[in-house]
Amino acid sequence: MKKKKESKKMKDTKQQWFKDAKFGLFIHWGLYALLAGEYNGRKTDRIAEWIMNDLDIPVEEYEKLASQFNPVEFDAEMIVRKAKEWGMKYIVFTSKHHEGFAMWDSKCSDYNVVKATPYGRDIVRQFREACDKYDMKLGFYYSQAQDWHDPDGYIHRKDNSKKNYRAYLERKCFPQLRELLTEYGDVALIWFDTPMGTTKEESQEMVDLVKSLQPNCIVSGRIGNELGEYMTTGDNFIPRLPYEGDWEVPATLNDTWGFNKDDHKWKDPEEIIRLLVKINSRGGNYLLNIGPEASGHVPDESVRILDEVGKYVNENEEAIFGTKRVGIYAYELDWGMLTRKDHKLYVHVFKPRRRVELINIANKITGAYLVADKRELEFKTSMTCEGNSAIDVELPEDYFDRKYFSVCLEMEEEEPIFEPIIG
Ligand code: JFZ
Repeated sequence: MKKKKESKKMKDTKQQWFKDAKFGLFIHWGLYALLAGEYNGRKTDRIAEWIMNDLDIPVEEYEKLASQFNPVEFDAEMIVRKAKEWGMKYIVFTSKHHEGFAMWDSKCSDYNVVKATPYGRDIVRQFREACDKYDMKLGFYYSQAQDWHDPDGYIHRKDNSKKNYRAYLERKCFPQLRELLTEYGDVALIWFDTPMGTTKEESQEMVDLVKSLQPNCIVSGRIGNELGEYMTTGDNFIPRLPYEGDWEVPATLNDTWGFNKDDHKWKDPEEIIRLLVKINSRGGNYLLNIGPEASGHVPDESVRILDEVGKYVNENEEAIFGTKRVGIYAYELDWGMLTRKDHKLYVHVFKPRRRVELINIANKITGAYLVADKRELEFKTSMTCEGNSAIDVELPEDYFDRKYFSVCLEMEEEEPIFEPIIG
């Protein structure tokens, strides 16, 4: 077995917007949406955008899907406006997924949404324009190594030994990246994915290409070979501990990225809120996915969930955006979680309670308020009978039965002082 290399250093994008962003929208959309998890009566039991590979659909068959792609309900503005309403700070759109189909008017491959479909309109451009209108950062997912359409692109779990990867890189990958980075305005980031056999030199060429065209464009962790500017966790995997540097958790609302008509395993909004706060607390960004249907319609369930999540995010935005990684507190609270900024500790409360009680935090507290409406709260600091520091914040009566809100504790010190437990 090949020994895994340890990550050498903490990742730093140098981009303040990314450090502050905390919440973004991932959009997986391509020809796979037409199959929606089923091909010729066979269903995939894996993520829907992988159906071509998982069900061994021949290229000649799969590429015919393009002639059916006519998403008349697609509305980039609606999606971007919604993302804005949900409090998200950036969007990452699948410009080309492993299937190899370009969602823009690519000059170097006719296998694209403008030239190969009855729809004939550039999806990437529509996102660009909508993001400009709503002042939203836009990044592109680009599958750099896997390309199941190009004869020389890699295919996971298949024989790649006869491929001329270099030829693919020069014919498709590099020119397409160049198009995305020269014709579509400021690209916030390129979300590379599944590097597979890409060598360090090849990954470096990709990075150099990106940076030469747009120095501020961030390169995602999955460029491979330790060249990413931030760490991407496994999909839906959350670091157990606060994690240093810039990182992001890509995640789904159900169990697929691309649309699957049979996947109804939606997470509920409260679970999503807890995941967002947990990831923020540990120092990361949450990149949450929607997978539009082939018509362009965004599944109603996704919208319903995110509308609910958005209410929390907007009411508590002060306790989410621009927060910093919280160090290791002795306790895991069964009713809440902590986020912080300098001189402020935010207590997110997920279960109703009479008052907010914390122990083993030894700061000098100078004030307390409800984040949603800035209402000042009474508080007192003391010691438990065992000698642990204690903070009690009184909630107003109208909050006794409420859950999903946050309280700010103002601290004289910049950071929370977490004490060991005496007991
Ligand atoms: C990749 C893609 O293959 C998938 O279709 C989707 O786009 C997702 C966001 O990214 O899947 C991965 C890649 C890496 C890991 C897990 C799933 N990983 O490192 O654990």
